[in-house]
Amino acid sequence: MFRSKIRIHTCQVILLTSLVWFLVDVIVLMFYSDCINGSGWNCQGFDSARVKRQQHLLLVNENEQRTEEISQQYQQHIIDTRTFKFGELKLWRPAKVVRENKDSPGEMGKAVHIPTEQEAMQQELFKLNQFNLMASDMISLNRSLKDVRLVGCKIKKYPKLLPDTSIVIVFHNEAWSTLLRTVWSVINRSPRALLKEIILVDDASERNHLKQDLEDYVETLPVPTYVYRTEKRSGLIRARLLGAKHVKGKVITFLDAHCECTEGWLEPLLSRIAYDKKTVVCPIIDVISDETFEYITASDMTWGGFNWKLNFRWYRVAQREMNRRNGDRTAPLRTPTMAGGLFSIDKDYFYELGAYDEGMDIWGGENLEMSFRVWQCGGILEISPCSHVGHVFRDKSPYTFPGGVSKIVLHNAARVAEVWMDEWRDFYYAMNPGARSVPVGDVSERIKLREQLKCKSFRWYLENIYPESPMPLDYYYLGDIRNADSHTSEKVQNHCLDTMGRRTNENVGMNYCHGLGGNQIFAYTKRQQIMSDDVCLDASSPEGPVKIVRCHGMGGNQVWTYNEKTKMIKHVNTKYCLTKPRLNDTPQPILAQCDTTAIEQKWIMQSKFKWQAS
Ligand SMILES: [Mn+2]
Repeated sequence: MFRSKIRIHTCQVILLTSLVWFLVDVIVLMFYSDCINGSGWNCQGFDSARVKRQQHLLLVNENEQRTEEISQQYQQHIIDTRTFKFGELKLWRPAKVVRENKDSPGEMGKAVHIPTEQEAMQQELFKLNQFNLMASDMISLNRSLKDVRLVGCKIKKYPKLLPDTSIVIVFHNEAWSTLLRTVWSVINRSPRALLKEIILVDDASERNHLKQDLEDYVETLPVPTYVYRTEKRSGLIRARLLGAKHVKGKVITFLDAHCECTEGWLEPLLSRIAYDKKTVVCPIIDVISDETFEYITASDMTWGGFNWKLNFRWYRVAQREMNRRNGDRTAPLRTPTMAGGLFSIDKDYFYELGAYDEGMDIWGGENLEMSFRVWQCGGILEISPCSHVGHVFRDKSPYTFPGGVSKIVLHNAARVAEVWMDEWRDFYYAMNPGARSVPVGDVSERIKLREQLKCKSFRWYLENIYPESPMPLDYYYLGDIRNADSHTSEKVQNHCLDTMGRRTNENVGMNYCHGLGGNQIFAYTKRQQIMSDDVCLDASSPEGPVKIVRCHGMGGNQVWTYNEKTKMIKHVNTKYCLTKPRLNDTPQPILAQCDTTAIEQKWIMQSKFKWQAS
């Protein structure tokens, strides 16, 4: 009786322990097998370890030489939640290389030449889009391209897990072949797991092929592709906002409608955002010839800048930035501004940062607005030199601008100046006298945004992000420079220095003072330059002409001293003074031996002459 009781008890104990162990096994198994995909049940503890390893891997790959600095930033990023959660990332594989089709024109990005007998027709078709439509139509939608990347880019390792992206393409009356070659180049050359969808936004096109035909065609594509339409012509900004509203991917990638993405274009963009969500990344924008559709690689040594008119301009990358990258041409390049057509941005960050200024019309200025906003409000703007996307650059815009091009562009740029540029807005208005009469509209919302995001000043931007800017950080004077000698043969009238709209390396001119700004606007800077936009007065010999030369900021032939008392402008290197020639018909100033009694050597800088800012 006693013995059997013990036996039953032992059996119960054995059974219970095995049950417990069995349950433990099941739990462990569930935990591991599900978490391998990253989407399993209760993966959190497991996740964070993986994320950390992943991020560490990423740091090592991208920035070996700056590990220490980066790891500090990395700590900060975790606090700022500037990185993605493990479950938000996708495991990816590179896309297959698009093979060359030897029988097809334009393969490997080669030029397509139209036979002379078709030249007349070609020219007719050219007018439709301001590019060689006949050549474009001859080229396969799937054409092959050369791998234009630097060797260092081809062997670069990117994180195994990246956020996915939706591609947003806005178009207005785009040609079928260029639009769909853009779409196919995205499909063919993006890792499938990272390509969530393609969103096409039609900004009230009139052409028939962009209506039902396009909708039917996108149905057949291997990647979900949607067409949304603005009801009436809304412009790039509002059309992009419409596209962005439908984005389901983690990242928004904006592309123009006549692009070709090359091998490995997407991974470098997404990996920078994976590293820091507040990074906005652009590819290198290569050139697709508007004449032949040849694919021409652009320089990786240029970055985005702007001039006093607030036009976006490409300039040579400053040595300062080359040094920061330790001379590594494959390392991400911090750019002061972006061209604006092609870039990737984290979706949440896009909205957090204030999306776009909806008070802007049609086109223009939005790229500078976003560039200033990104930098001044704590983000980073980069060009990834390992990502190449070709774009058809045109000489002339084929688009119509309801209300006139210049009025819209001036309106948009004025909004940029008013909201973001503080006192440097004066450069814009001085250079564009017409801008003062164009209504800016209500900018209070954008100013509020700037306050809410605690954005830094434009001075901070010029000091830290763009010291090479054509807008001087410190200057004594901004305005016209008048000669005191007002006696001309016919009448009493002042002469002013005038660039006459000439380019770098040409002579500076003189003209009657018109007081309307523009070509007669000069700044006298703390660095003793006399500058107008991105050019400076420059003289290389006492006899030689006084030229306008791209400002180099290195002193030398571009240093002038202005004496407020004698009103003389002295060229430091030659010790000669800027002089209005005695002959009134000579339309350019010369250098002459300084003579305090010579009225032709007296120059008046009229308005307040004092340190601005600082
Ligand atoms: Mn374009």
